[in-house]
Amino acid sequence: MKTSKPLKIAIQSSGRLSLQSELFLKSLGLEFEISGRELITPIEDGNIEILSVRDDDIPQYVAQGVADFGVVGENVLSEQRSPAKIVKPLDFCKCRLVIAVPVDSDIQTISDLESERIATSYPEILKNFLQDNAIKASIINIKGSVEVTPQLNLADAICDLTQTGETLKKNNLRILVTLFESQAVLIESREKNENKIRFLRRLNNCDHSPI
Ligand code: PRT
Ligand code: ZN
Repeated sequence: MKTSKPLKIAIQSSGRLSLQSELFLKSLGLEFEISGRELITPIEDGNIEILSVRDDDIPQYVAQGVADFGVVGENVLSEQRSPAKIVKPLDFCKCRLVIAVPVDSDIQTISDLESERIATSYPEILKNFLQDNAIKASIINIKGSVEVTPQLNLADAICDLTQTGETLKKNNLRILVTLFESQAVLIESREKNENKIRFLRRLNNCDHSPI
């Protein structure tokens, strides 16, 4: 039976979260294939729509009720100080946000970061960490390839995500401190509606019948 308003679930369109997010939804009994660049994939007679978007937009979509649910990294939620509610940790895309320095750097403890330059794509989390530890340092906001900034003499330290540690190693960096442990989480909008309640039941009871 077609309900009036489809349930909308936002997942990352193309990136580290995409495949695992799709597998998570499929584990709940949702059957779908996302084709190419489709933004909206209607499934279950149009009662559910999967929105394929950039991960950075997911907290906002959910907080504003454009999507009812979303799958996103806790790191992005935290950086954006999103008010979206976490329903469930999903145990994938685990990583750590760390401060790292060149292996031969004089920086040995976090207090040695005083007056240094730290490059990051996570300026909010880093700013809070520095404030909490009464450290004054320059935050250099970089969108990508943060790991190369010390080699370019653009920064003395970096604050970036790491999973295996391979990228840090390749760039001759060592971890000074971990700021944040992250994983993918399911988030939900504030609005309550029948479709959402049915979906949550499906999530909690493993009742895989269509909504
Ligand atoms: O295009 P869009 O904006 O949607 O995607 P994106 O490029 O912003 O994000 P994407 O796909 O790179 O990552 C999505 C999410 O995956 C992140 O927000 C994290 O929650 C999670 N995740 C898990 C990671 C990593 N592990 C990870 N290792 N995100 C990024 N990395 C990068 C890291 O920045 C570094 O460059 O991988 C490199 C280090 O990896 P290791 O394994 O060598 O340590
Ligand atoms: Zn992103």
